[in-house]
Amino acid sequence: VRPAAATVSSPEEDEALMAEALAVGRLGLGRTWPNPSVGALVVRPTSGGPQILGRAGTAPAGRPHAEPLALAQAGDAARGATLYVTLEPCSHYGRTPPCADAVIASGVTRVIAAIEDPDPRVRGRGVARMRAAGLWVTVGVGAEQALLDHAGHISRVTRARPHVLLKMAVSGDGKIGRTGPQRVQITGPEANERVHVMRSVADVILVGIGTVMADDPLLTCRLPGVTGRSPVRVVLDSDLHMPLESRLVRTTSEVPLWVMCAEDAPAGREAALVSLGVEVYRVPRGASGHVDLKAALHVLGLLGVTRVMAEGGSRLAAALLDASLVDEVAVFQDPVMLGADAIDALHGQPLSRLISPVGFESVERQQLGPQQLLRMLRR
Ligand code: AOF
Ligand code: ZN
Repeated sequence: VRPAAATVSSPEEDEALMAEALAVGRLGLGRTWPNPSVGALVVRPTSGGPQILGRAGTAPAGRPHAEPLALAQAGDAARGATLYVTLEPCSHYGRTPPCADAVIASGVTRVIAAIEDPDPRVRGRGVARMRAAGLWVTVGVGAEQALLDHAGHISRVTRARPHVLLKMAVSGDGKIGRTGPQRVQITGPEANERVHVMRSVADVILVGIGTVMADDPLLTCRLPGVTGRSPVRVVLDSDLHMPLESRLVRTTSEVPLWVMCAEDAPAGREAALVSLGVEVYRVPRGASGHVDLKAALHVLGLLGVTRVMAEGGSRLAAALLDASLVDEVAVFQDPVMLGADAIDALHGQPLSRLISPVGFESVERQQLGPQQLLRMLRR
């Protein structure tokens, strides 16, 4: 069913409206896992320009999905309208009935989806269902951005592990701090704010136990005026050395804390952590003797995690890079020199592995106060 030509949007309008739907979807990043954060707009193209009748993103925790929310806003006005959606509407009976059916029932006559949903339960069937019902369906508008925005979901359903962003703050000579009590703060206020924005769109923050021992970090998202956006904090701690009095353990009632340990880690330590509100997951050891990173990420995927932000330390960073488990790198570099006896960013490996990793392309280079942010994506 093709709407009358006068009411059909132009390709430029389609791009602009999809960009808006993508922006709506991005607002939910970090909050909708295990589901992708989808954006949906119900639009009536009029001679005076597009009229937006409904606008919604996937709800926190992943349900309801975006489309039924946007369609409900439009109500009967959805008849004959166009749906812009950043991911193919689902076709499966999960905890909610298929969105494709809701779209068909709404009377929408045209659907523009950014990308197909790679979830094996969907994979083109949502589009097929809507086409079979006579809707005019286009896939691919805004696809490039949608692939970035949905990278976590795509990774989880196609590779059985989350998307991994490795974030590090390094000195001019490639150090991340000094050993001993005096903590070195590499990033200033502007860079810190960006770090907290990155945290706000992650599902979990991952660190190694060495970082907990050295810094006693809180790992929450702290942005002025923004609450309830802290990702789950995850610590890789093969032998359960996690101090019971650490700030992480003391704040489990505010933000969840998961500890991933080896299968043979002491049961008594596990019981003590669990009694303090920590969730403990056991993972096989890898060749290094520590928890196997690939297995740990697989477990996170099974737990529904789509987006991991790894924040160090040096051993975790080097091991993630060694195992080719990094999809995106964000390095904040300050010109300060910390000297030869400071801690290497990559545990003795050359800094070039972090600031110009092979197989990655630079997607952002920005000065944030005295620090330079380099962001790279795996090609
Ligand atoms: C949509 N719109 O807003 C989202 C979708 O467990 P369920 O029933 O919630 O289904 C989860 C799957 O639905 C998820 O893996 C992904 O394929 C899709 N997510 N689909 O139509 C949405 N978030
Ligand atoms: Zn759905």
